[in-house]
Amino acid sequence: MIEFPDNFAWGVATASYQVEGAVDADGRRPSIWDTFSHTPGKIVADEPGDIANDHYHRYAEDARLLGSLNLGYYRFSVAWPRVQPDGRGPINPAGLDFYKRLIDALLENGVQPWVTLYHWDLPQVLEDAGGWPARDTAYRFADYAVATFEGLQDRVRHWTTLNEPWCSAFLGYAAGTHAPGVTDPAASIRAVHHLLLGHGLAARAIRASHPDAEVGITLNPQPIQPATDSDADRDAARRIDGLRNRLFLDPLYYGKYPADVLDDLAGVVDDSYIQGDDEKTIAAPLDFLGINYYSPAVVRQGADSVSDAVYVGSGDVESVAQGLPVSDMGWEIAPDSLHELLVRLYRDYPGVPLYVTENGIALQDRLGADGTVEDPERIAYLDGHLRAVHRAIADGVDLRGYFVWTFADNWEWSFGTSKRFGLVYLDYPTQRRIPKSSARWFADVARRNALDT
Ligand code: GCO
Repeated sequence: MIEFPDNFAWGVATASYQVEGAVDADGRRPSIWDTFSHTPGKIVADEPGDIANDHYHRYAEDARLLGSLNLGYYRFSVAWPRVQPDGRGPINPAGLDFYKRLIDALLENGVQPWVTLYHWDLPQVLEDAGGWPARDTAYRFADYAVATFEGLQDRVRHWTTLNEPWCSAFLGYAAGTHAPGVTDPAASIRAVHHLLLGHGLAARAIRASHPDAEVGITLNPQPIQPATDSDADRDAARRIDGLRNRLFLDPLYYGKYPADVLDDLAGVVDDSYIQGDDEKTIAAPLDFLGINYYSPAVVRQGADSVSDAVYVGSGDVESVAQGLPVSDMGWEIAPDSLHELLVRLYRDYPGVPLYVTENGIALQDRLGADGTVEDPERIAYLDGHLRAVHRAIADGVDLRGYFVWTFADNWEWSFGTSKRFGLVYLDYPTQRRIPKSSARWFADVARRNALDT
């Protein structure tokens, strides 16, 4: 048997806008994702997340199903526009009460909550006031985070401030493929800073009131390799590694933006957005770092302007496919790259426990005539990546948990419900939840805290 450390955290992850539905219930007001998903042409089949998994109403059933999977944790996010509909001012008690009900249902089923305070659903009213490119949004987030923490802290121990600020900033404000659909490179860099500033302000405020709270952040770092050993390709990899990884990790761990990246960005935006003690605030101590990993990237100097739309200021860099098997998202499958990433992170950014807070695969899962869903490819993907996690632990990485993305198939942002990442099949017409064979496999791994040799 390949055994994992005692008390290893086994869980699954979701996000509010991707699963809850009930977008008008109990005082919730629009987020940027409500606006974006109702904008024609932005989402596959123009399908908004208005219903998704109807988790808002079906949370008790979902909590029971989670408990049946032997999972220690359920990672979910709180919808800011539910809890603080105007993005500022008083908390909406009915909105907070949903999360109290959800958490109580989880605890009744032996599952601990792992709460993310922001998984991309910014209140639209704050976007109208400038969004993440505007400094004030950082302070609005800190106020919301503290109020939500105070409302739930008697039931929750693990708190993540932000999920993947890289996506919020670069997909939302540079590429425009995510809400709010802005294509303004300078705004995307200011958004990076204000997201990180909001994280630091929130972490500092939460810890000031509750020193024993476990507060962290979840990033989506990616191993970036040059296609060849040429100087041009190695510098292309440096630039992309800088924008994807070091632009976030350096300020969080060392209280300083990487100088080479700021140099790369000099032509995009001046750094006047960095004010006073901002970098010190951003470097508030971390109790853990969450890592969302799906696939690696290989890059070279090239003429592909697409990557420049996301990797602003990187110049002409293009991704190079490695001919590996791919998921239904077209993402290459490379478990060893997760091992490489974890070892690199723990070497370059030591001293903070790591958790894999998302790892999973989209497949074209089919509901069989017998009413079952067999997904051996997902089992193989998870098995391979868990072995990589285990190797990293054996190499000295302080990695304490692993969460599958995702619990049940759900609304996959611009892909709507056309992509299935779940351990549980969601039959949307009936909203039936049907555990796939991977759910049973993962439940057994969690129960044994081990893989077969
Ligand atoms: C992310 C988000 C999830 C996605 C998942 C699959 O990591 O991008 O946290 O919301 O749905 O990663 O793309």
